[in-house]
Amino acid sequence: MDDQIKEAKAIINSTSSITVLTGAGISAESRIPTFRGEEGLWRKFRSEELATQEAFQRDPKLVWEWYDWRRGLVKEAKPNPGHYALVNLENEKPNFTLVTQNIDGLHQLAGNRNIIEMHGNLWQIRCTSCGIIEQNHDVPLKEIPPKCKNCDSLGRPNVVWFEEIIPISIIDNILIAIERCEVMLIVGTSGVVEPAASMGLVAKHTGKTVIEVNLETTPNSSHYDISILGKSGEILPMLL
Ligand code: BV8
Ligand code: ZN
Repeated sequence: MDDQIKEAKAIINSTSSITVLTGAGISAESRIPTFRGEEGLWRKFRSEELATQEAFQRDPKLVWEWYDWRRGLVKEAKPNPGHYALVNLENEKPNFTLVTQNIDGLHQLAGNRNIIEMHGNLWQIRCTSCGIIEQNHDVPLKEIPPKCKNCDSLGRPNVVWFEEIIPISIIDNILIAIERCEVMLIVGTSGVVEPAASMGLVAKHTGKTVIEVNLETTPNSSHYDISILGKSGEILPMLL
């Protein structure tokens, strides 16, 4: 086991309080395309072009067809060893919070419990008029775009799009989880999307030990205590 992994393992073993932040990379080995990887393209569109209010207002049907496609992929996806390693970690640590940027619900499926979904959830439809949120697991969706069951208005994915605000209660809970932890583990994120990308820096700024596991170096890697390059499905089971 290389020195970095040994050191990271010792740090994680020594703490009772850990906060984890995950991104699309942790679901890559569950065959879900990452947000920015080349496989993340759909038809000729990039994710950033479709995950916006503007795209939805312009063409709700197209944006819903993209989400319908993603729901189909996620429905077939299974948690991978990286997801299960985080379940073991939660079972071992008295103080554990899992913050995820992912909307695929695989952490819940794997068995984690204390989860903060900072970008929403693929399986929820929010009414654009009365605001009610419906759990909907139809694959494919029965109608595109889906309508609100309550008032028949247009439904939208209950996710946070680019240039949309993440509810302050969510940000508060994430900052509390960072404040309360001794160690922060950041897995499978390119560290470009704010405010998620700054969470590791907040942890460093408040004296926490930050460990990153990612396939490639990220803009924040040099600020972290340990940055391990590799697949989360292989590294996390060695670490946790
Ligand atoms: C906000 C939900 C305030 C939807 C997502 C200019 C103008 C306007 C705004 C901005 C601007 N500049 C910056 C901003 C803010 C903007 C932003 O950060 N833009 C970026 C692109 C520059 N952020 C926002 O708009 C946020 N809101 O700031 O509000 C505001 C309000 C108005 C105006 C300004 C500001 C809201 C951001 C939330 C967007 N919603 N998702 C959906 O999913 O459909 S973000 C989306 O990106 C996903 O959630 C995804 O998880 C997330 C982050 O991406 P990653 O998870 O990191 O995935 P990525 O593909 O990038 O990387 C995967 C990594 O894994 C790679 O590094 C890869 O190497 C690695 N990997 C691959 N395989 C593996 C692996 N690692 C380990 N093992 C493997 N096997
Ligand atoms: Zn409604």
